[in-house]
Amino acid sequence: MSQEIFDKAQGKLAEINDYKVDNSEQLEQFRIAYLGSKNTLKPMFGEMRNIANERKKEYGQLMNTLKQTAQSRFDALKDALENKAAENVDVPDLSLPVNADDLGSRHPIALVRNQIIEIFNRLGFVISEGPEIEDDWHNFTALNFPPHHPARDMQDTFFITDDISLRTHTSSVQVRVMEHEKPPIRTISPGRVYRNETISARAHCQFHQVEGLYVDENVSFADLKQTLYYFAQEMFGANTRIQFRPSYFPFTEISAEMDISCFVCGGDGCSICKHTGWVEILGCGMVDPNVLENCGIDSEKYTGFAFGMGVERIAMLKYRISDIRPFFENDIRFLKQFASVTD
Ligand code: 2NL
Repeated sequence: MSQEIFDKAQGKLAEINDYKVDNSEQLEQFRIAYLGSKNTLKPMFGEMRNIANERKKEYGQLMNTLKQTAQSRFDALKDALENKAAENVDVPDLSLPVNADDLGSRHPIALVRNQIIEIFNRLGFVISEGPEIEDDWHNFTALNFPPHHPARDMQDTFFITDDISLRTHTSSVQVRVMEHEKPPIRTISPGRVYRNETISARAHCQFHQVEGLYVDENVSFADLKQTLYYFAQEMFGANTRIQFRPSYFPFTEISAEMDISCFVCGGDGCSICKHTGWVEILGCGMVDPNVLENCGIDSEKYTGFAFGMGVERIAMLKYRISDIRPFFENDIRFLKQFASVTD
């Protein structure tokens, strides 16, 4: 009889030692079964009276072991469950490489514009800016455009009213400078301009210009040539040569277009220079005396030179881009290619 009770208690001990739980409900069932107020060990303590006297001490020790094992097993199972829960928490993997954000970059037009400005800054030219919506006087009349010049036509210019249009060049800014300041004037006017053009690979209804103006006593065409020669060498390299061809603008007399020796083939002839060895980069001339007078400057005392260049055109040459449209589309795949250009 005693042995049966011993065997039952031993079986219980094995049961407790082998007990496994997967979740907190199962842990609670363990607690109720072995540690709760109606636990299954209690009736076994009652069996003491059925044990032969000489084995009572042994049974008492076994029951103590059972009770202690139940408690320590419960503690161990609880610890294991808590550790498992902690492992399942979504801890970030600190060994992964940093997911770097893309860095922004300057727009190619801003890059080239800044380079041009910097070169003329070194010669003492200061930046002037003005409105993109301009009146007829500053955009056309003061600049000596005759009344029926084609640029005054709806076909070529975006008009807002008869008198107001989007500026077609930044010369309008320089008219304002001449109206307000006395010579010597050395100014550079970067900015966006608008022309009523059909958009194609070669032309756009908006583009960017940098215009320059120098007015003082005794300013000559030789000064213009030397200034633009310096610009060409700084912008395109020390081996760059220049040539001038006669041209016409309403606001300059005499007028010229300036070419640089091809910076790709050095003048031998290639597809960039269309096998001429020369690439046109700007228009220039001596400020027409009428323009000086229109702006309140004495043309007997003062002379001036002026020039204007298209920033897109120079950027296209420099970066070998054959289409003007991507400059205005903000396609990140286009813009990203200039990320390494820092100035
Ligand atoms: C071109 C040619 C030019 C000027 C701009 C100018 C400004 C004043 C007076 C006289 Cl206030 N001239 N600017 C002179 C010659 C040419 O630009 O091809 N631009 C893209």
